[in-house]
Amino acid sequence: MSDLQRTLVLVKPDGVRRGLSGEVLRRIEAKGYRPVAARLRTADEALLAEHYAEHAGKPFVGPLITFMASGPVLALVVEGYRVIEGVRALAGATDPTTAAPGSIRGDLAADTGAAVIENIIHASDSPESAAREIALWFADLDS
Ligand code: D4T
Repeated sequence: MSDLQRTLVLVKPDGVRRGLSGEVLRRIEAKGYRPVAARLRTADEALLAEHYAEHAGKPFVGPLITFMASGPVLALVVEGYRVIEGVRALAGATDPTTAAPGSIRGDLAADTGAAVIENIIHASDSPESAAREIALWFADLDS
């Protein structure tokens, strides 16, 4: 039997700017997952440096943080059985050019030629990341 899980989802600034927040949420809800918290905010660089701590020192992290701070993101906590794996599957591969059609990135994003990959959605990749990221973005959320 699988456990009820929570995951952190971000609709990134490209998704919010393009008016795709509703479409991303629609797909998550249509799949059967339940949003339990939502917040629209422009993240500061300190929060983003912590969020992307695993990528510290990589060449794309500077442009990535600049991009992620460039406008509001819709942060969601989403609940469901095996939801961490499930939302990663809905999101598709990191590279939107090769992400499978049917996935959020495969259907809704393309290479923009920018220094950073703009791929609409972030979703936690493990229970440990989910716990860390939910605490970071929703410090005030009751568990
Ligand atoms: P996130 O973390 O946003 O859900 O994306 P992924 O789990 O699919 O991908 P990731 O952690 O490897 O990368 C985080 C973030 O950085 C951008 N990126 C990544 C980039 O701009 N250039 C790169 O070479 C890589 C590997 C895209 C997603």
